[in-house]
Amino acid sequence: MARKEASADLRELPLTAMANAIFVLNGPNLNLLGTREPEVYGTETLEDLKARCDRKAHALGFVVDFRQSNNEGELVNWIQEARTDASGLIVNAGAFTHTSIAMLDALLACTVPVVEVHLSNIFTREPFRHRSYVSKAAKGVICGFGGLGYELAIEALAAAISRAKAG
Ligand code: DHK
Repeated sequence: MARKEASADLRELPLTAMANAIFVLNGPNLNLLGTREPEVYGTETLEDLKARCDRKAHALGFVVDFRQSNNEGELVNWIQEARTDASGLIVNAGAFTHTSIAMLDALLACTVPVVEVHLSNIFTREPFRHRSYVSKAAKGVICGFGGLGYELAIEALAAAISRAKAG
């Protein structure tokens, strides 16, 4: 019972947090950044990317909820969560970018603006990476700039959120 009361209290929190929360969702294998194919993905770790996002978002008056999963269903659940708990969403879906209709459907159901990010330039790589299912639901796509792309995405998203608020 005490736990129930506590969670009811906590449920109030996102209402204030949500107005300025940006979800940054990372898909499969991005937990390996830093050691994974550094010639393609660079040497920054996922923690480094999180730090970049935190810094940039804070400077613009936002907070970042930064997550990574190797599991498609978990990513779908998080996208659904963003419908109510975030004011914008950045997604690097990793390889699910090129395969996941489930993520596309979740993103299409998302009413907050979405920016798609990739560390590498997917268009200079293998042909199977040229198609993105995420792009159809995204306001824009940033790729090829490594970790800087995440900061650029936050900037773009902050501008889109402000524009939407201004009506
Ligand atoms: C990350 C991956 O894991 C790949 O599967 C994508 C993307 C590209 C990136 O560049 O961040 O094809």
